Amino acid sequence: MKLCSSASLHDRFSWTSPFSSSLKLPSTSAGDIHGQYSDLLRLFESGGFPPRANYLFLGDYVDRGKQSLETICLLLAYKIKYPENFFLLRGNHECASVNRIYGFYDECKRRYSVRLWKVFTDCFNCLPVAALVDDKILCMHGGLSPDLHSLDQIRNLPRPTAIPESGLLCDLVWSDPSREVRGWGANERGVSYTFGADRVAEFLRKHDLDLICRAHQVSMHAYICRITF
Ligand SMILES: [Mn+2]
Repeated sequence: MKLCSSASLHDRFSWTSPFSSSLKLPSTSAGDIHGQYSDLLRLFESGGFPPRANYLFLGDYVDRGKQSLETICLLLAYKIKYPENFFLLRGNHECASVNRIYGFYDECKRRYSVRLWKVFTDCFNCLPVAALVDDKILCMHGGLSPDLHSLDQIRNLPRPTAIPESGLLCDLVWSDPSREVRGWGANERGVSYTFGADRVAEFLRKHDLDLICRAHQVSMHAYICRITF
């Protein structure tokens, strides 16, 4: 519990901007660990344990896998120890209404207490939702939003907060790209939208960015580069 309050304090005092100027390349990004602690350790074994390498994690640390607690505790500990080299963004599972159902609540209750789950909820409500690497790569868990017109809107998102059912914050952690869609489409998850390549190209051009880096979907090839210029 000390870990959580310490991480939340860090958030309030030194993560006040989700666009930290210290996020520089080379940086390793990874998403959707989902409680698979042994996979997290394997990632550090191949990429280097912090602070030997810079890391940016794209959310969804808990639920589904068996060791959400080990996973989130190690990540928070690294964030506290190496705040300038280690960054954690929020995924759609870092929200009480989702991780109440998909495993994290049950793991907390079975191994420790419901109170511990509530402490993590408060901590997750402080996590930033997007990061800018080298001023050129916009990173988030889900994707773009029809409500996103300026990067200042992301900077100004209030925290701590739960993830609402619609709107900018919801889309940043829930939306998905789609090959079939032009513009905006319905999302089969029943939440948020899908967005087409045209939306990505327009957004990158308007904001002078090179790339959008996101997680939220499984890739059998470790990562997919969907859109190239
Ligand atoms: Mn997700």
